[in-house]
Amino acid sequence: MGGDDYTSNSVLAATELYDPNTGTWSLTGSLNTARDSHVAVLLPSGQVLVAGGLGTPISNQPLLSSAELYSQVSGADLALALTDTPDPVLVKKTLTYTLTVGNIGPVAATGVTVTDPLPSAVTFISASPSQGNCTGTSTVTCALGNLAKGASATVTLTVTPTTAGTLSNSARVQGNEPDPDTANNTDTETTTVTTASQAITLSVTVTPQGGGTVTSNPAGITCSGGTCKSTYASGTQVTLTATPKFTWGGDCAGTTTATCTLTMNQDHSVKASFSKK
Ligand SMILES: [Ca+2]
Ligand SMILES: [Ca+2]
Repeated sequence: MGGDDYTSNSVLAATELYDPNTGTWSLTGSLNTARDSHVAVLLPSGQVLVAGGLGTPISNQPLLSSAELYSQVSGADLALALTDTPDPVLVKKTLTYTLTVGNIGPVAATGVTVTDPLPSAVTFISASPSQGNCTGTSTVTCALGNLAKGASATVTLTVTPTTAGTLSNSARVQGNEPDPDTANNTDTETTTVTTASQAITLSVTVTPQGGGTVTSNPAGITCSGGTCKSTYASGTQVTLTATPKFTWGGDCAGTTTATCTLTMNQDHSVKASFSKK
């Protein structure tokens, strides 16, 4: 564990295990503090007491006064997160999946591979990894290479849904090293797909009558009481503005500003309650 690296003029925190059966060294969990010429004592608990030594740079090494208890751990815990945008999405419009792979450690991961068997109801457009390369169009396989402890990489996948309904996409990641927790190696994302011909209605209810006004951009809603309705093309972003003092409800519930923006991929129903004059 630890030692000097003359190439980088620094001391090391890296720790390796030697396997006499194969004659090979493999990385295991690192020291918290990089050091060389330190004391290392195996305790009855199995932990190693590591104390003192010399720090970085090796050309002018400071004496270290710190100590740490080292527990040998191994493996690379890879984790995958899958997200989609937009959701809902219209048929034949671009749906983007983002796959983020992280290495929780403790050791560096090699041969990191992401596999995403795409849902049958999508057409593959592109796969763009932040490192490495991707192949395949029905099952996308991305060879991302190495990931240091704490590092992450992303794959941006674009597809177009072919039919309305609900898409479910699952992807997984694996590396060459043992993974101490495989539960976080897979993730699933569902997406609602709608058709452009479906009527998209925005309904705004204002109470009390004459208490205030809600207007929309794009135009369509000018409501000072009762329930007002307007239809919009799918995917339109509609911003509602209420004047004066008001409380939002329905699909704008929780909004505390004077404006509320909705994406018209589904029917929306909004309530605006104004304080009495
Ligand atoms: Ca894992
Ligand atoms: Ca989703």
